[in-house]
Amino acid sequence: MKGFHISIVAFTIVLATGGFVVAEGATRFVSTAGDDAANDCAAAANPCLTLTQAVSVSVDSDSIKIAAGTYTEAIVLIGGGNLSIEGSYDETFTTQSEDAPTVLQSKGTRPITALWHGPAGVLSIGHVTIKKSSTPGGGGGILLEASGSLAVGLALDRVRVLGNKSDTGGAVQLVNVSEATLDVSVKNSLFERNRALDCGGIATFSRDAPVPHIVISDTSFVKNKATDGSGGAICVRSQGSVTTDTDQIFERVTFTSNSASGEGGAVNARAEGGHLNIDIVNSVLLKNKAFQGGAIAATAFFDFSAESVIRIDSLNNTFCSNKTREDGNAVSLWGGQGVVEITMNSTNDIFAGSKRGADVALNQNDSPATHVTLARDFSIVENPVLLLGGATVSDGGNVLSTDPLLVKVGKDVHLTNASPAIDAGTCTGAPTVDFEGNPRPNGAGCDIGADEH
Ligand SMILES: [Ca+2]
Ligand SMILES: [Ca+2]
Repeated sequence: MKGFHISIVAFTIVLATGGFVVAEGATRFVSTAGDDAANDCAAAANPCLTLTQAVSVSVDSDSIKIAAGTYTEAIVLIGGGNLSIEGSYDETFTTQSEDAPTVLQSKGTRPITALWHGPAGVLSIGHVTIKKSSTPGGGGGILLEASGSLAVGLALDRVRVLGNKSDTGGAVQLVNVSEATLDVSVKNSLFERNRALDCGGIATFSRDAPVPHIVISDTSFVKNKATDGSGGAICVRSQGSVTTDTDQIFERVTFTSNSASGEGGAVNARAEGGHLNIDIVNSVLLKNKAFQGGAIAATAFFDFSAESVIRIDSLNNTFCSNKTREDGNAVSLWGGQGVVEITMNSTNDIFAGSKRGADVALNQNDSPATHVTLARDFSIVENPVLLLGGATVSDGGNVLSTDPLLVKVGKDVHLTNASPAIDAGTCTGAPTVDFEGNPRPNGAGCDIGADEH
C-alpha cells in the first residue's frame, strides 16, 4: 500500500554523510546576517548563516536558535539523540515573536529529514513556519523515519506547516519500520492547505512495528487535502502482526474543511493487522468531507492472519456539517474479513448540521470474527445511524434526537442559551475545561459537545 515504499533507498544514501551524535548540550545560533566560515555557531554575537552549518557542528543535547527570516535549506539529521530547533528569535536571540517568524522553505525537497537509528532521543522543533515545500515520496515538510530498537520522539510546539506537498503526508510523515518506540507530540500548531495524494497533512505508517504514541493538542487542521486517497488531515496506519497497545490522542483539536477523495476527510485510521487506540476529546470537526466518513473513517481488515483492532473513544466533541458522498457524514467504521474489532464509544458528543443520510455508518463483514460496534450515551444526534451487515449500536438512556441549537450551523459551534446540550452531559470522565479552555462544568452540569456554555 501507499506510503510503505518510502525511503529505505534514501536512508542508505544519506547515511554516508554523517550527522549528529553523542556529547554534551551547547546552544548554536543561526541568522540570515550570520557567517559560516570557520564558525561553530556557538556565540550569539557571531551566528552562523545556515541551519545546515549549525546541524553539522551539533552533537547530542544541543539547541539551535534561529533568528527570524527565510531559510531555503534542506537539512538531514542522521543518528539520534536530543536536538532542539527553536526559531523566530530577534537578532540578539533573547526573545521569540510570532510576528517575525523563522520560515523554512525549500522547493523540490523537504526542509527537515530525520533518519533515526540511535541513540534514543527527541527532535524538538518550536516557533518555526514550514511552508510551500514539496518533495516526491513522503513528508512535504518533515520526514521522520525510525529504525532500530530505540525510543524516538518528535515534539512540535508552535509550528505552522502551510501549503506543503508530497505523495503521502503533505506536511509531515512518520514511519516506524522496527521495534522503535515512536512518541509524537504536537501542540499549539497549525496545519493549513497541505496536500498529498494520500494523507494530506500528517501521515503515520507502522509496518511490523508498534503504532506511534501520538498526542496532538490545541492544534488546528484547516483545508488539508488527500487528492487521491484517504485522511485529509491525518492518517494513522498499521500493517503487520505487532499488537502493542499505544494511544493516539487528539485533544482540543479543530478540524475544519479538510477533505479526502477516499475515506476520512479529517482522520483516517486503518489497521491491516495491529492495534489503534484513538482518543478524540474536546475537539471540533467542522465541514470536512470525503467519499466515505466525512470527518473520521476507521477501517480494519485481515492481513496474513494478523489481528486488527481499532478502538475510538470519542468524548465531548462537536461534529458539524461534515459531508460524505457514500456513507457516514461524520464517521464511517468499516470492518472487513478476519480477526477484526472496531469499537467506537461516543459520550457527550454532538452530531449536527448534516444535510442528508446517516451521521455514523457502521459496516460489518459477515465473517463471524468481525465486530463493528458503536456505544453511545449523553449525546445529541440529529441524523440516524446506518447499520450494514450485522454491525450494532447500543444507546444509553441519554441520547437525544434533536437540534442542538448551535450559534451558527457550519460556522460557529458554540451553544446558544436555549441549547438542549446545556447541562445534559455526564461529568464522569469529562475533561475539566472545554475546547477553548473554559471551565467544565459550568452551571448545573457538564454540557454535551466541545463547548461548555
Ligand atoms: Ca454546563
Ligand atoms: Ca465555552
